[in-house]
Amino acid sequence: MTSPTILYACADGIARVTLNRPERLNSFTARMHEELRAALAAVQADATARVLLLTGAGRGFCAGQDLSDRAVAPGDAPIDLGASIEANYRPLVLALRSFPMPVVCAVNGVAAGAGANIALACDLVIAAKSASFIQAFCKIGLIPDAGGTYFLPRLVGTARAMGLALLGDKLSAQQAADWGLIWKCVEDGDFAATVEALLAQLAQAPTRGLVATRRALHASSHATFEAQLDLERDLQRELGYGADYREGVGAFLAKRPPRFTGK
Ligand code: T3D
Repeated sequence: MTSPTILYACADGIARVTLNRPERLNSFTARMHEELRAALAAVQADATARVLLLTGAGRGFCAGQDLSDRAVAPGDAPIDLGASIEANYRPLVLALRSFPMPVVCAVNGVAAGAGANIALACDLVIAAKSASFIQAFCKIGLIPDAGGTYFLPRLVGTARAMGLALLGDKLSAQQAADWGLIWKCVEDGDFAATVEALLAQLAQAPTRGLVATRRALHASSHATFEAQLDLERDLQRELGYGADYREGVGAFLAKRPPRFTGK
């Protein structure tokens, strides 16, 4: 019996998904992709889940594709990497970007290749000070995938995106935060407690409102101003009919803490 490549648990509204191949820095095999898909489906089916945590076991977050999962040496038969992207990485980042609850990525260590860009697909990326981000693709003749060419220029601008992607240098968590690539970098000793506090806050938050907010922010990167105003109107209309809006206003007027249900 081999150990699971993905660990999953849900309690107190917090769904925790951990990449679990620490001896290979949690790099992705075909099996790990399959088990991650199953875990994400389980979170979506769990009516009690209000926030998703994605993190890694051991000293790394994720080193992208496991380069030893199939034969790619000179002389081996060519591989269709497009098929691998289509079957695995594309659906994964699409799922994370539209997940029905906020997604926190706790980058506990190095995030390289697709591992770095999977982190960037999440809503809030919080990294330990000792973590780092590496667009390792250029070292093996590939382009940044898993959304990298989309996220990087939007988050840090074309000049920095170009440097990261063409040179593949290690970017420290602190520099990543300073550049606006991620939400926050925290001292290693404070990392676990800071992540827990964030998860506890989001597990009590008005989930639908947060998901709609993410949708509007994502749309703004390609929408006209008028289209964005239309979207804000439509989303606000939907949320205004929801229980959490009534609860939020009622709690404010009664001067008590709100008890959101995520509805
Ligand atoms: O292929 C497709 O389907 C297309 C999609 C591609 C997406 C991609 O992600 S392509 C990019 C793949 N990733 C990389 O190129 C990163 C490779 N890894 C590294 O460059 C380094 O490991 C790190 C910079 C991430 C960390 O370096 P370091 O010195 O902290 O650790 P290490 O000693 O290199 O790694 C520890 C172990 O993990 C080591 O095994 P060992 O020697 O102890 O038995 C190493 O081989 C293994 N490991 C790390 N990354 C991978 C890996 N094994 C397989 N694949 C990896 N990606």
